[in-house]
Amino acid sequence: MKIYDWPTGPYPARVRIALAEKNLQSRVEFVTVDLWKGEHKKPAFLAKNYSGTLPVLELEDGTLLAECTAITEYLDAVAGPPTLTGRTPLEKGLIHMMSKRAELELLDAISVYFHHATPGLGPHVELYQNAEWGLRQRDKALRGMRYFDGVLRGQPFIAGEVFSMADITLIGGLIFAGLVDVALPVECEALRAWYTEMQERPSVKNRVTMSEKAGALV
Ligand code: GTS
Repeated sequence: MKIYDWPTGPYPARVRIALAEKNLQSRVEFVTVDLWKGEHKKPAFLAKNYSGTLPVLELEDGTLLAECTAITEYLDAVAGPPTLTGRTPLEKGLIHMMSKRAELELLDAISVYFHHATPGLGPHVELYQNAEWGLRQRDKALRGMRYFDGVLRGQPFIAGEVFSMADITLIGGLIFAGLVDVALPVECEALRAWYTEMQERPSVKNRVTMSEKAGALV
C-alpha cells in the first residue's frame, strides 16, 4: 500500500495514527506530496484525488481511497483488533456520529480558519480567502472544544468507553489547533487531560517519524 501524505499534516496524522493502532506501518510506503509547493493541486495529484487533499491510500491494484474516514474504515476492516470503527451496530453509529462531529465542529473549522484567516499555504495555493469566514470558523472550533470538554467529563473517550476513530479525528483537530495557535480555553480541563493522555499513546507520539521508519519516497 502507498500513502500519499505530508508528514506533519493534521489530516494525514489521522491515518498515520490508525495505521499504528492497527500495527500496519510496515505494510505502507509513504509518498510525500509537498503542500507548500501546491503539488496537491496539480493535475498529476488531482488524477489521484479529485478533491486535491491529502492523505490518499493507493492499493497494490491501483485502487485509490481518499478521505480519512474512508481510509480508516478500510484499514480497520483489513486488519485484526483493536477495532477503531465499532464492533456492534450501536458502537459503529456512535463512533461515526462523533467522528463526523469532531470534523464539523473542530477539525474542518480549524482548517477553514487556517486557509482563510491566516496566510495559509501561501498566495500560489490560497487563490481565494475570506478572513471573516475564517474567523467565524475559529470561533466555531472554540465552541466545539467546549462541547467535547463536556463529553469527556462524562466518559473516557469521545464515543464512549473505548478508544476509536472519533478520538483520532479529535486528535487531528487539536494537532491542527496547536499548529495555528488556537489555544484550548482554560476551562476545558477534561479535554486538556484527555489530550495529554492521547499524546502519550505511541501511535500519536511517533506519527511524524513513522514514514522515516517505514521508508518514504519523496
Ligand atoms: N476531508 C478530507 C479528509 O478527511 O481526508 C480533508 C483532507 C485535508 O484537508 N487534508 C489537508 C490538505 O490536503 C492535509 S493537512 O493540511 O492536514 O496536511 N490541505 C490542503 C488544502 O489545500 O486544502
